[in-house]
Amino acid sequence: MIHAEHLVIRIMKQNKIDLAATLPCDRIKNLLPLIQNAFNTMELTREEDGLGICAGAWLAGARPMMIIQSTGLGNMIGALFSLNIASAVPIPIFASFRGFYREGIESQIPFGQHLPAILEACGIQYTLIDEAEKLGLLSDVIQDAYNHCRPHVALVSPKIWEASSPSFRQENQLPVIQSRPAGSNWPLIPIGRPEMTRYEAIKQLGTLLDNQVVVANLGVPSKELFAVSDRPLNYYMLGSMGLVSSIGFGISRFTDRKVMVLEGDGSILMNPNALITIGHYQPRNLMILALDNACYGSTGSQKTYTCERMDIECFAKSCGFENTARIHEALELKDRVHDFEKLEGLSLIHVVLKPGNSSSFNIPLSPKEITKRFKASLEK
Ligand SMILES: Cc1ncc(C[n+]2csc(CCOP(=O)(O)OP(=O)(O)O)c2C)c(N)n1
Repeated sequence: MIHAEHLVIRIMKQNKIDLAATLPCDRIKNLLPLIQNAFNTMELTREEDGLGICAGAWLAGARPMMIIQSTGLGNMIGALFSLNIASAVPIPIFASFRGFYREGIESQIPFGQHLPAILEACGIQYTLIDEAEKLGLLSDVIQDAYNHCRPHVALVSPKIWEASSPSFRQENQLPVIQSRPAGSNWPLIPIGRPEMTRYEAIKQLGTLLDNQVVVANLGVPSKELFAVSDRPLNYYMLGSMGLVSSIGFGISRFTDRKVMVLEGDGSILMNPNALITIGHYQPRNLMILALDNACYGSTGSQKTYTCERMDIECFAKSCGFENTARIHEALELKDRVHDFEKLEGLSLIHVVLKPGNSSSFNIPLSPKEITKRFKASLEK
């Protein structure tokens, strides 16, 4: 029996795809390493960006395809119209369809439920692939996109992977942030070997919390914070990747409390704009803890660009963050958080971490309950 993952690769090859632009979803974490091995890949930081890259590649003679989570389509609608549809630029999109089949994350459901109707209303071609036997339709999706010079979305149900889902990745392939010795030309600030995981950092943080507001990044970080230190003043994000600092910033403008944001490297890369705006407004009661494990930890630990060149602390400095620091050890974290209590001025601590997730469970509160509880506790 051929695994569904291998069938996808075969179909992409048969259709002469020569560039795969990807952004991870947990449900396709076994497919992504195969794609990486079989194709010239472009790892995206934001799905919308992939439309531009793929359009350029096609203009120059390539045959690209995108492999993303369906959530990303929400951020792509504008460009799908104003670029692909308006200018007749083809793009086949393989979208891991969330909020549709056995969805464990409630915040995925509203968009997932409406997505087929949204695509229909937009006149964007889509094909639902909800059974493994229908995977062959992916070929039609690619051909339709290229024959008609238009976008065509394959909404691929997580059910497809149920029969296979083996791991094609070696554990020793987990990404680790590269050491950057002092004195190297770039980046300017050295980065040493990480000593703790995200969970260890969050556990340490849990012991230090008092009356601060904490806004936690989506995925495993929120689950880990819930597990070690649930409190009404924690605002757990369950979706809207990239907005955690924006939410923290909005809160900080209307409270005298200190606001702490648990950011992620993948999240910052998806929406660096947040730090740019925050740097301009200089909130004095905001601290961002950038939990940088150099990967998309929540979706299978695919490496992010902080693994090699992109430097979050340097970026924060260039956005105008007054107090920045880089730490590797749990003890340092404690000192820095205490400093934050005393410091006036915008702060970002770049917490350099090892990859890896704790065995966390889903937060047993609905997104609406989290919001209601948080708002009530902030009003007290
Ligand atoms: C628009 C969009 N694309 C992709 C995803 C899937 N996704 C959920 S969490 C996550 C990784 C977040 O990585 P990071 O911010 O580095 O946090 P980590 O899990 O590593 O702590 C991704 C890619 C999503 N939720 N939304």
